[in-house]
Amino acid sequence: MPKISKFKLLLLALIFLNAPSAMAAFPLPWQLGFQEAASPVMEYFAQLHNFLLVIITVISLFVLLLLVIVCIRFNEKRNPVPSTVTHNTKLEIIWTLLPVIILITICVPSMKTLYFAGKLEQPEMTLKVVGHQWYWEYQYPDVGNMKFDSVIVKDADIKPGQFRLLEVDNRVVVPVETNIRVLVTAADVIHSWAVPAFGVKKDAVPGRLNETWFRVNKPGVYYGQCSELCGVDHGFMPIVVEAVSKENYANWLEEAKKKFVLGVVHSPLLVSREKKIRTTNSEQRATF
Ligand SMILES: [Cu+2]
Repeated sequence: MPKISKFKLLLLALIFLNAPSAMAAFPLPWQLGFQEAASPVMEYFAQLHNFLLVIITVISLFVLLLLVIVCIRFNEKRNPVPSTVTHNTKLEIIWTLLPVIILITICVPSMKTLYFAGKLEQPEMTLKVVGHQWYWEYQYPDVGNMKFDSVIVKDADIKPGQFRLLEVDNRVVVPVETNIRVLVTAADVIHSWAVPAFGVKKDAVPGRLNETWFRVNKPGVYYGQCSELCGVDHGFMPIVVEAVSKENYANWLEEAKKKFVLGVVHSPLLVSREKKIRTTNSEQRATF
């Protein structure tokens, strides 16, 4: 990547991150750690991750310390006559109980997080996601038959402020502070719908309907990518979720209904659209 574009990317990232009203979540060059959490599930994940990081760091340092002590104190030179002790009941009880206690300490928050992330009790809206080779289709079952495709924007069409390989023509728009049930499936091969800032990564399997959920805390634009090796253009099916206020969502919905209700966008354009995807993707591949 040329130097200037890296700098531009960083600048854009800073602008986005400093914007008071909206946030944006996308990968940064040399990023360490997670993207900023934008949903309660991701907040839980981040907390659990930080908690586990402390535990594994302490364990690793402790084991390292023991190894150093063994190497120094019990090497052949300093310890010519080895001890013949084979059992120490007290020590054995400690080294059995201690890991059990550590595992229980990890298990409790881990299970809590797993159950919290697994099932949404009271969904307020449903979003259906269908993976295709190589684009995503979004359906809004609550809004009649509204559905549309979300296809990568090719390099030549990238506008300032858009991210190469991460931008799509039709972003999926959702309201903030709303429990959104996501039903995930695929039409051809296995894909995976993943948005890191939401803590969501769900396999899209043909013939199966997987369920997950998210609730966006703040308005913003959240980027993700297909996370299952689904074929030659796997790297060219990004996900862009735009979370807006409930009022803005209602406005968007009115416009979207006109554009995307079944039969209007889909059937007549599908053939040319798929042709477009194929050419877009082969052009993208040619740039590597
Ligand atoms: Cu895929």
